[in-house]
Amino acid sequence: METLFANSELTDIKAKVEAGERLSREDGIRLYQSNELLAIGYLADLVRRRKNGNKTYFTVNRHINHTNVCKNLCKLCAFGRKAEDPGAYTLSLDEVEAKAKECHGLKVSEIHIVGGLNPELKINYYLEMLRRVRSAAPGAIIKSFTAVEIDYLARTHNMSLQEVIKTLMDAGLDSLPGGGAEIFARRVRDIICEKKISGERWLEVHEAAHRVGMRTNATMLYGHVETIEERIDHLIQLRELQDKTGGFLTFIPLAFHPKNTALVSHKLSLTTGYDDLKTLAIARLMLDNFDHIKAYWVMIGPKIAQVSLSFGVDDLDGTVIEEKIAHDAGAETAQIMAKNKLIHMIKAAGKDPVERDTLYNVIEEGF
Ligand code: V47
Repeated sequence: METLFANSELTDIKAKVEAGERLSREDGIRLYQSNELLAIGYLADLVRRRKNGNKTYFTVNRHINHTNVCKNLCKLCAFGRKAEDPGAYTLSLDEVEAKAKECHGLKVSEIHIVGGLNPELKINYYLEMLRRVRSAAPGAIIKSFTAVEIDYLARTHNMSLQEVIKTLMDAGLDSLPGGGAEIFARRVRDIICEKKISGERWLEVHEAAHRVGMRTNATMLYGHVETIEERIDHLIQLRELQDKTGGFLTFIPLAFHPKNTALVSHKLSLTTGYDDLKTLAIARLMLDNFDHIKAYWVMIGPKIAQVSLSFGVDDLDGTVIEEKIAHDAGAETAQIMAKNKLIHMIKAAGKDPVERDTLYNVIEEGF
């Protein structure tokens, strides 16, 4: 270890991490500016071990995207369509129910449902969907609807955020996924998702969910037009809300995929493995009040996701089964990962696989 930090520009940050002290905005920026990837990874691994030991969590989950019709049509997104566009779809409740029934047979513990802002769908569609999914897959936790969808339901039905969330909870909703956060900075949102709710509103929705006792996830979309300062500010805003509520379960950095999006004119490339590992490690270091950092192999590829288990990550998502958002934007990964493959990847990285549910209750370990 001495050699890793010999002549290092990060010795003061190392001292802070070892003492369990909170890193500042400047520390975060310096970590991003540094090319000492192994030193950053070592520090993130220190925190990961302190919080989760040698455990690496994974979920047997399924994604369902009920509609790609969306009135926002964000430039960052290749999934959303106008209702009249070729390829636009909205699943009937029977179709959603059939997908949920398959989950029951596959011992899926988490169903992750998100979709576009389709003006045709009223809250009754969502409530009936939750009731049907709940009874088709009674053993599964329903983690559904991004903050963007929750805000849309509240505004279109003249309801408060808490009313919407409570109504959905009564119908079976357990948790919110972390999508729609992107980068909170207004400058960035004006370029990549002009019509989407603001960063402040995204945080308000999650705070409202936490206040009614719901646990939720957080994400950050990186690798487009944002600066490293804007990434660090995004992490700090999440950390501040977590200080207030303690309601976040995990943080998932999402690597931007430019293909088929309206951001192609910015000539953006896919993120590099180097940036993926750095971002995961820095998230582990900055988000000192988050228990878990999750790698989403669909967006960074299974190999970088596996290596990230030595760079601060303690959770690998998941079996997934069907994925549209990244694949419409050119992702070349598979859409499904068998449970035994996830276990193999985790064990081959020298970690102990733990199958968990959404709330990190252990389903099985000792594989
Ligand atoms: O909200 C959209 C992002 C999100 C692109 O909470 C894109 O456990 C990359 O939120 N390139 C959906 N990303 C995915 C998501 C998620 C995934 C896995 C686990 C969890 C969780 C949440 O994907 C969207 C948006 O932020 N996205 N377009 C794109 N072109």
